[in-house]
Amino acid sequence: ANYKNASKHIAVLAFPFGTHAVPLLRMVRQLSDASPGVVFSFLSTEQSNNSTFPKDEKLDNIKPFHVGDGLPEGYSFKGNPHEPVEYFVKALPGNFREAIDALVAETGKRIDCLITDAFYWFAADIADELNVPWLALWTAGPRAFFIHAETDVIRRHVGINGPPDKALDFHQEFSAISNADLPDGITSGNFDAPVPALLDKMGPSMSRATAIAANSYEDLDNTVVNLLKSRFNMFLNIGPFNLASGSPIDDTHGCLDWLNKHNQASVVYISFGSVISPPPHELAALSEALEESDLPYLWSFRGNPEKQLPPGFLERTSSKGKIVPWAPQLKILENQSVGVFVTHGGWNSVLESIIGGVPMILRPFFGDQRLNTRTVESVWGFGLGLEGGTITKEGTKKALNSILSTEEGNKMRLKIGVQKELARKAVQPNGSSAENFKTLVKIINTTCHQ
Ligand code: U2F
Repeated sequence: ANYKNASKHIAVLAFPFGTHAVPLLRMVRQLSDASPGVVFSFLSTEQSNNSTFPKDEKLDNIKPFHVGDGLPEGYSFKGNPHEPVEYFVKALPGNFREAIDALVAETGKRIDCLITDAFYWFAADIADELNVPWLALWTAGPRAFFIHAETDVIRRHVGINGPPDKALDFHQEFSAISNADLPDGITSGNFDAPVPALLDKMGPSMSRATAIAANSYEDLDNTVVNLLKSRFNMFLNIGPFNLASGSPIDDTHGCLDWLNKHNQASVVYISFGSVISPPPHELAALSEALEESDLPYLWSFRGNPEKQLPPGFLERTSSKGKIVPWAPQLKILENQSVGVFVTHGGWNSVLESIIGGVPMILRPFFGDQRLNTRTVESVWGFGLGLEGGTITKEGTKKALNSILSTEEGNKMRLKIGVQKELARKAVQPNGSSAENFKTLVKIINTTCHQ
């Protein structure tokens, strides 16, 4: 990157876990394309930068910098995905402050603007100290953002550790959501856990952001979007990002050829995102449900399927199913043969299901996933949660049958098909996301130092 001749230098602070840094880099790439003289320094952990930056392509004006991961000397990962997050959050914000100082010393270029994951409440202070604007990216849905912005109101309404089935009727738009659907640390759970503690501070600091961008589009959850637009300076939905900018397809395992051999809306696609693997008894229940339903399935599996799935399952279903360690998910969901997506309800997965027009079966685990599940099922009506919130053989068979073989499933397909079109329109020229993106570019050009 050419720091010397750059018109502006923007520091970007990424959250290095889950699918956070990927959409942030996508947005930064779009901004970079729209602002040729600007140079971006992208700060994340070494591991996150290595997996987020493309291997076979050089980004001219976006340079990765590594920030400390806070892990103790000689740390070795034992399988709990929340552990590295805990260490990292403990190192905040000192690790970023140090990295920013090093960055300015190394490049000789002061920082003119700060773009960060919205998780980073402390960016408001850093931006004040540097006397620059702060733009935040919220990588999940508007509804989850609203929950964090309204945490105090919700706590007053339902109380701390109140009844799990209490409806969130503090606002009409949330009356289908219940207390138990909230992320941990809002009204129950471990309030001091690292991410809930970050989010608790995020709510109040967001009004200090010059703009908040979100990876969604205005027609999805429009009432909530309007509430946010009236409440914050600039709440700009500029997604879905992966519709706005194509990324290269890596289909090493031949998923797309395999899908092409199947009938329309017949295949079950399964993936629980980048972080989570369901517990063994749920993996077993899901396998049995697939086998007894005799359905073709494509499963993006984290871990070792031979060891983790019931004995004989792989052999018995080898003509029906395909299991891969990683899959080109968006392309899969866009393939005509996929009829249902069994997902953990991570925001990117929900958006990709909409882009593909595929109804979901949701088994949420943490964060915004329960809220996304209830919203998809009870507000938008294009997916099903599972009884008791976990995978059982009978519950899954019933949900699979309902989506793949009943009128209810057809209705869901129609409903999600409507959103699919609206999402596409949003990113087309003059669409709401395209216009909001232009506003974001304008903010960068007018409010950042020259
Ligand atoms: C956290 O997200 P996760 O990474 O757990 O889940 P998603 O938001 O659904 O993102 C998963 C992404 O990984 C991709 C997939 C999604 O873009 O297309 N992927 C793939 O390409 N191939 C595979 O085989 C499997 C996945 C968190 F857990 C969520 O609760 C939040 O909503 C989310 C956003 O903040 O971050």
